[in-house]
Amino acid sequence: MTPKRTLLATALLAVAFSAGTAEAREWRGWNIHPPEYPVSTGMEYFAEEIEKRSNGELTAKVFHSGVLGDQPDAIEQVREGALDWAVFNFGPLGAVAPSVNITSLPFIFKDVPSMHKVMDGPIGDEMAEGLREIGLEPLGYFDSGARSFYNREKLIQTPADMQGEKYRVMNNDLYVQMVAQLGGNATPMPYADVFQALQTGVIDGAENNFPSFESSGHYEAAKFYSNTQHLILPECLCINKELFDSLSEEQQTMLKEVGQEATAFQREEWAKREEASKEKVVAAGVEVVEIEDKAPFQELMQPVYDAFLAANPDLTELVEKVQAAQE
Ligand code: BDP
Repeated sequence: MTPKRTLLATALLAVAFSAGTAEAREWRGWNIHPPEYPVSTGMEYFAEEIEKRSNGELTAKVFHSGVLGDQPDAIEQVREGALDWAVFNFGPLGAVAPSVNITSLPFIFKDVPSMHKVMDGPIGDEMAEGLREIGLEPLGYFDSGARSFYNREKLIQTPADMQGEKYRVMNNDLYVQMVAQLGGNATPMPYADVFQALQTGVIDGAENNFPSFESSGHYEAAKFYSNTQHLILPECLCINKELFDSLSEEQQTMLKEVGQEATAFQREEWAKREEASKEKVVAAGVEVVEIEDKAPFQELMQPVYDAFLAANPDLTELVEKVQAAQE
């Protein structure tokens, strides 16, 4: 090659390269869980597959363990495009997306299979619209099992056991009402602060599924777990909607496919982890009680439903559809 041609080739390469890097800007993904958690491995699956299938044109990174901040802030950031993607829980998501908030009505799902059935059908599609309206494109509904109450000092077996007890809840007003109806006091608090609050006795208890109860270390401070299963919340693998809309049709289709695969993978991982976490906490001395009769808890929830529907009358039909789909 002559020097002139070499120059030209170098210049062309530089242009191609810069165009390439502009396109391949690495997407920043928020995750609250540690790397080996089922949500985390599901996100890694998604990141690896989209990179492979786009021949490196699309790249995504996951920032685990909540290093990018607490969930309500992260939701805002993905909505605005300051972050690109994440897995969000429907609890904090519901605080900003009313149709999604239906899932936070206590005991709305009979069990986890019913939740999957509802979310994988037309109702899940309606909620996807609700997420698009707030700037998020959902690519899959991950599992996060059922949430139950745990306490530092006592087993909760009936609502009477919750009298005056202070519980940490996620950032959503429905949970404050839920705990109040049960006779306790709720304190919304970032996930990262709960361990210390339990250890120091700032709160008497909290509520979560077995994998989070275990991975967060909360079980070391709260040895009494009552399987109330009052909330069964899906989680959303979401990407900033503007970013999704800017992709080619082919890329969008590929992303949706990978999102579905990552979801199937995550749900399997979830089921395994739920068992393992339960075994681990029991081996560490946690007392787990099954609540055979949940009716006393459920009956107290009517005012929570009534207030929600009074504030969101347009969602009455959707609530009824969720209930009817499980009959
Ligand atoms: C976990 C959810 C996570 C929440 C956390 C919490 O997966 O998204 O932030 O509970 O209680 O189960 O804050």
